Amino acid sequence: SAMASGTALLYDEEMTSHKLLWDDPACAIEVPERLLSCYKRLKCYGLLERCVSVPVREATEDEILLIHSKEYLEVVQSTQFMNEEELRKTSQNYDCAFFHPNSYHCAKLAVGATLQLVDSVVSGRLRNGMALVRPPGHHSQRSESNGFCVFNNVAVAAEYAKKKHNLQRILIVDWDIHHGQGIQFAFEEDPSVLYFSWHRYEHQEFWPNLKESNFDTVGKGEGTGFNVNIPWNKTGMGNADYVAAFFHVLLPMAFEFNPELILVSSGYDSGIGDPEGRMHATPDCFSHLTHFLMQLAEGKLCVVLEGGYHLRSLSESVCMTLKTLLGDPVPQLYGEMIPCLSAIESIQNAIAVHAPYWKCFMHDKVSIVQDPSTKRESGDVHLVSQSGSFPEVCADEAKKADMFLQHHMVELLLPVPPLRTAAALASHSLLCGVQVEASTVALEEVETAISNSGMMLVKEEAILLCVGKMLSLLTKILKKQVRNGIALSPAASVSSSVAIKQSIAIGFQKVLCIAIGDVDIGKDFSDDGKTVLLKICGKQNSEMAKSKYCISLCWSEDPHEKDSFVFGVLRFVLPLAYSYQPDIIFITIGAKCSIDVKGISLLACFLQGLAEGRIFAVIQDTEVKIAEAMAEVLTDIRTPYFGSDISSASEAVLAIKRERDRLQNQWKLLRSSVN
Ligand code: Q9C
Ligand code: ZN
Repeated sequence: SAMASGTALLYDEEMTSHKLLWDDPACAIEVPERLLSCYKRLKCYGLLERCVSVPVREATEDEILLIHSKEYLEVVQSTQFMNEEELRKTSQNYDCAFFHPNSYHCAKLAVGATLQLVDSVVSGRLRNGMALVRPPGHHSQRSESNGFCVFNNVAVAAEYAKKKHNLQRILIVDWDIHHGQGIQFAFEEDPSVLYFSWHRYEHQEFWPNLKESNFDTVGKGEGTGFNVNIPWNKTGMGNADYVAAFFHVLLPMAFEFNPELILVSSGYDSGIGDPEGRMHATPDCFSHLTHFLMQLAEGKLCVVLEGGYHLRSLSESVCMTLKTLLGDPVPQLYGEMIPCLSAIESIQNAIAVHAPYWKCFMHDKVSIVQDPSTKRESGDVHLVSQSGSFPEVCADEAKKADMFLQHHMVELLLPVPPLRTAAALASHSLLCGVQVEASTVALEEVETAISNSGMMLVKEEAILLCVGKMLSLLTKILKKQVRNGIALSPAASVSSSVAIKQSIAIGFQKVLCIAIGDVDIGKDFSDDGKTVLLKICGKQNSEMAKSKYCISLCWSEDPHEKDSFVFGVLRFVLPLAYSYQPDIIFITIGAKCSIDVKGISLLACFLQGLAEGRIFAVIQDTEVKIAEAMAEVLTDIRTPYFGSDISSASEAVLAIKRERDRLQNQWKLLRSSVN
């Protein structure tokens, strides 16, 4: 079936009418300007008109009752007719909540918008989308308002998707910096909803100070293993910590779970400058997180706003998320890719407690870093990190983030190359949907490039012609006239060797080459850091020199253990590639490729998140099936389909474990445990 296209945007200015009417420093940050500033920024970047505007509606009482009690619904309904004094009284019955006469209406719109988004995406009318809503939802519980949340928008949507659309597996990713305890409580015993949340925790000192937010809460009854908490015990977590949690915990579980739909509880208080989160993730990080999730559930991704209180950080991050949903190239991830020790501990703990329930962690054999029972009890809470203690520090941090973002966003909003994919083909071949590159390079020039690259001189005209086309295409990729390229070559090894050398010569700084199958390159690659070669083949390649820059991975798929390569991609190739941060990537495919077409597609999909999407696939011309799949993946937003019979093949997984151990001190994102 044809894949859906189009990105939904749900927004209604009406949701700005809910506001705090009295003085309450704990609630003062959840302001209507949060929505207005997002909307303004989207307009300013020209993103609004690229989305499909889906009308917002009120949720019905029955829909709200999917998650909430009748008594609580009646309380919220009664606030419509209250005066300020009564509103204040009602609000005080809850932890960090406020009601306004319009709150009930807005809360119904927030749920309704989320349900409209789910309908658009699940029905296949649109590919994905985002709902900009207030009040937020993930703290709200069956019979209580909490943490600015009135109704639990995402929890209602998950239950609705199960009931109305008959879905069996829904993944909820909560990247807000607070624990969405409301969602956790709603689905604790439900194996059809996998809930993942990371959150500022600081050994239970941070709000909402629950023992149940720790990593050892994994769900109960039938739902055991379907609740995943990554508590951050330090502030200052950043891009590397977040992507490490995705590579080593969330994504392996998500592929094994095989969701039909993903809902994101999308709070941006996990971003830089936020007074609540005090974390450091930059707006581009949310592009990457979004891009990762787009590779699952056939791309059915519904992003729903939760928190986010630094207006500039919030609105820029919302824009980056939406741009990615629209299929724009993903910008380079900012900063050094080194996760901190505290983050690795949290990641290790999550793996340790979930290993009994998930095949993907079968070989990890890690233990818990600290015994969770040594943490303080619920009654015994330190109030140091709660609001009001250091407003000046916050204001200063907020200003610094403002200045940083002002400069940073200029670099992020790169022009999109006018052409997405071009192909260098031998004269007789054709590739569906790809613009064919004509050679603009003279044959003598090609011969010079070949001899400069140290390769034996080639005489066959077909090869020379193909290399010529590749070289002219390479220049266009450098100049940002074309995003990515594909070459079907009669000699994949020679062609890619020449192209890699030429890349450095024309100005690329860091080239990553992933070579799969019968490919022979890299004999005289220097260890100057300008190239990293990863060779993946069916049998152990002993004669290959091993270094930080030259890596060989033995991966042959056991026919009894299907689709295991996905774990190799998530826990080895991506951490390596993200640690290196290349500015162009070659994927060279020779004959006798030990990875099947689906695995190659998955790899190429994920790698488009790096190097601003500059991928050059060089494929031996006999591998037609792979070439066609590669063309599909490079020309459009495609999600390769993975079944649920994913396994982690013992031999291959043990091989990556060994290579991870060898390389994790050099390529730091490979690390997922402290011991
Ligand atoms: N003195 C969301 O981000 N702060 N809610 C508590 C206690 C409450 C956050 C401070 C933060 C609620 C949706
Ligand atoms: Zn939050």
